[in-house]
Amino acid sequence: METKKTNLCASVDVNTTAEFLTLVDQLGPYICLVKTHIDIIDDFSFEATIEPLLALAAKHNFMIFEDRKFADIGNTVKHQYSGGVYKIAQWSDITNAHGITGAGIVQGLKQAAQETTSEPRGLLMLAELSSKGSLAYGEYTEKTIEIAKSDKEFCIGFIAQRDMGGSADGFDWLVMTPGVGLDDKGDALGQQYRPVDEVVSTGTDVIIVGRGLFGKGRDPKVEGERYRQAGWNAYLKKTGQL
Ligand code: S5P
Repeated sequence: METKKTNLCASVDVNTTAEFLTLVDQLGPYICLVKTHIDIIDDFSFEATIEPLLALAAKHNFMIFEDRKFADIGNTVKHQYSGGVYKIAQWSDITNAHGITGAGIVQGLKQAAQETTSEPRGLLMLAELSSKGSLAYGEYTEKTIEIAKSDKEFCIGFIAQRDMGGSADGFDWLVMTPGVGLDDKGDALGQQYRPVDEVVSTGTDVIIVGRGLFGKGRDPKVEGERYRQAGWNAYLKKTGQL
């Protein structure tokens, strides 16, 4: 993030490997992280999709976050994370999980990571959501924060809309925030967008932007630089460096 002066994560939700890799290569210079929904790629294969993605990650120096939103018991998520078609634990630096099933989900995922690779792997807990009518607030959010505290090494932070505290107890969590857009207020399916300055001022470390970068015929290079600049300036402002 410091090297590239960016706190922008690109959410590249498209349906073919070709579109996906083209977008990632175009956005590469402006981002610290690519967020994937690997199961929406129609022609997925490890060789054609993941190997070139890893090459682009090395070329542009970004990390990878598979937005899998695990939500089952520890033993099941362990298999879902390491196995199946996607073998997420092999290639994704970061993934995420809901707290709904309790703290066993953290240990299940951690075991899968440890049994799969010696590379570092990190987990974000979904403490809040951007969509209209979300049930993740209040006590649910508080309990999810408690789950994150159960593993200081593996739980690196949250998907949330604001700062999740923790510093008094020695936690230094990353807060990554989706539902960020400079031009739209939302979509027809409940998504809600907040502007970059606002989310950074309420505690966001990494802004997650999808359709704002490439939807509606937008130019990913132009929007990539625009969101990079907006996110980084908001961070400099918040930390008194601007
Ligand atoms: O609360 C959330 C959590 C996530 S991870 N709201 C979200 O929108 N997301 C994801 O962020 C969602 O699955 C999608 O991949 C991305 C937002 O995409 P956009 O096109 O609306 O910016």
